[in-house]
Amino acid sequence: MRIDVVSIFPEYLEPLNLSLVGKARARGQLDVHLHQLRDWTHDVHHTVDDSPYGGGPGMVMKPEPWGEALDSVLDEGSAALGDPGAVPTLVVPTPSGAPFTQELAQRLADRPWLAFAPARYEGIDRRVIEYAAERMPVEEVSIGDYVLAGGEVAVLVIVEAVARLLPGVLGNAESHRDDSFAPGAMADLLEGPVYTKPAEWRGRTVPEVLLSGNHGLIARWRRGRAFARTLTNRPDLVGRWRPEAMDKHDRKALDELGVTLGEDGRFRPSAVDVEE
Ligand code: JCQ
Repeated sequence: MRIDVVSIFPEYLEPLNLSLVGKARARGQLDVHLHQLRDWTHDVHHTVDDSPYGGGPGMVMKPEPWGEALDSVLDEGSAALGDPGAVPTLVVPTPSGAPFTQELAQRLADRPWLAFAPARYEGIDRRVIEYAAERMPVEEVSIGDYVLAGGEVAVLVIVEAVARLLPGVLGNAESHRDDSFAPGAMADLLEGPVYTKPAEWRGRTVPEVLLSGNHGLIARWRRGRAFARTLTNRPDLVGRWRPEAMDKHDRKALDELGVTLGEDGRFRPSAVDVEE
């Protein structure tokens, strides 16, 4: 996969040299190109921002440098890929975007070429997004309901989530669950707690069931902890649980957690507080 990032702080993206993503680059599985947006300015001050039309606080990123940057990325990338018709999927991190989910990470991982446009200030002049969308697929993506000082950290988040899905990037030890085996499982059920050696640490023991060797019992216990944690931390996910996906053990565990099946055939939390 090829990735282009255009930013006024390309140094902010140096963590892409490290760890999993850095190794994927070193192995040639990921071809990352960082670009300085100011390289496409023509004034002495290399200006990339201006005041907003209509008034209001802050500054807006000017369209001209972004237009030239995107044209250049398109030309350079398509030449490098040896396909004059190739275009990247342009990802624009913004609090106003569609939520970044594992499903979107997987869709992006299926693309051969991504380009990122992280904004600073109050965002990018809207006409840049419109211009880009006439030439390539554009995804405006939010990594969460908060406001960052700029989109660069969101790019790091998205690239890491995508890179680990590329074929051969994860080693055997850290290999992810086969999501095709349990489609949607991760989308609606949080993972429960995990433990490693020693069996006792600072007076705290590992739950006995995990030492039992009874794999059926362990799987059932883990599922119960996953239900409890989802209920506590993400009660909004409970309504997505499918009754037909629950066996008699699940139903008993849910009942004990105060989860009931509503008239509409959906589960709902009824207990207010659930201990992990
Ligand atoms: C991304 N959650 C928060 C901030 C405007 C493109 O316009 C803007 C971009 C940003 C940077 O991104 C975020 C963000 N997901 O703050 C304001």
